[in-house]
Amino acid sequence: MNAPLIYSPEVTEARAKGTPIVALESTIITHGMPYPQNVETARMVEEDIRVAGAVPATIAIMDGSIHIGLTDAQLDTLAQAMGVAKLSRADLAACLATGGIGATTVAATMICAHLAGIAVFATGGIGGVHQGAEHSFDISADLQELAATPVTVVAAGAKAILDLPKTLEVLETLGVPVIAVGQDAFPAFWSRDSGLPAPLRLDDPEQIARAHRMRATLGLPGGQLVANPIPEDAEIPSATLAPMIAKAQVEAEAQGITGKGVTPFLLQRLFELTDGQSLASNIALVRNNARLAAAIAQHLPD
Ligand code: PSU
Ligand code: MN
Repeated sequence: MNAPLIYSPEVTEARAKGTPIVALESTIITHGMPYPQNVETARMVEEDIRVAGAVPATIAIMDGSIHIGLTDAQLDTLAQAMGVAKLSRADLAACLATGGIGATTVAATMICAHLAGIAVFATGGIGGVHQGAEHSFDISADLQELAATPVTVVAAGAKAILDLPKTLEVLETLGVPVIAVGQDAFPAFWSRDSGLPAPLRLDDPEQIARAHRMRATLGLPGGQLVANPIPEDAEIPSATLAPMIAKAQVEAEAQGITGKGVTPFLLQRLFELTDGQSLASNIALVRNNARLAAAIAQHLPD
């Protein structure tokens, strides 16, 4: 049985011509941003990739198929649909088997991108080790996916709602290269500097692509996390955010939010607590990541 992949017309053409392709996730659309900014952002990010000379492939599950690239109408449907499932590695097959509608997280998008032969993927932030994970065991499946699936993921680091030191420790244990771009520090999503050094630094997109290929040559499974700091003018200082994050976390605990609900709840509360500033920053950093991913994709595959 072949994987049920459906390529959009634009992606089909890119595959035929050998144009570089950049994968995009859909959970950021359905669970990461409110409508209509979610669909507006998705369109802008796709356009950023085209302007940079690559073709965007937003990935989502609909009607029992993995869609690699969405038409305008499909993107609209997804952005407005109610009750879209948030799909990670564990949920992908069941959603396909039942014909439901689902958005792919970083982990699920990596799996689908790899099935489609796409090596580079741009997003906002990856999931990681949540604060209090020593009690909740809440560690995103994104981390294990980076260790298993050969896709280079461009993100603005990990969100400050996570325990960043523990997230970096787990990535190190799993053998995932964490590569900062343009600076030595590991970026923290809305802020450029987490205060933690990144394990690796590569400033040249071609070298990042070469490192990706070299892992395959060496027989090493898994991908790379490219940590691209948010543009300076869009940054929110971590001192401003820290008390808001703490407040949102207390609320999440008080309301009994667990599992898949945690990240969407915290993002929505930060949107409210920052009067929308967290969303403006989120949009700026995703676009910045899309441009870098397109530059890396120019050099992949060989
Ligand atoms: N980054 C964002 N918005 C999001 C996410 C990341 O700016 O909505 C999503 C991604 O899809 C990521 C997921 O894979 O959150 C992580 O969820 P969890 O912590 O439940 O694994
Ligand atoms: Mn989780």
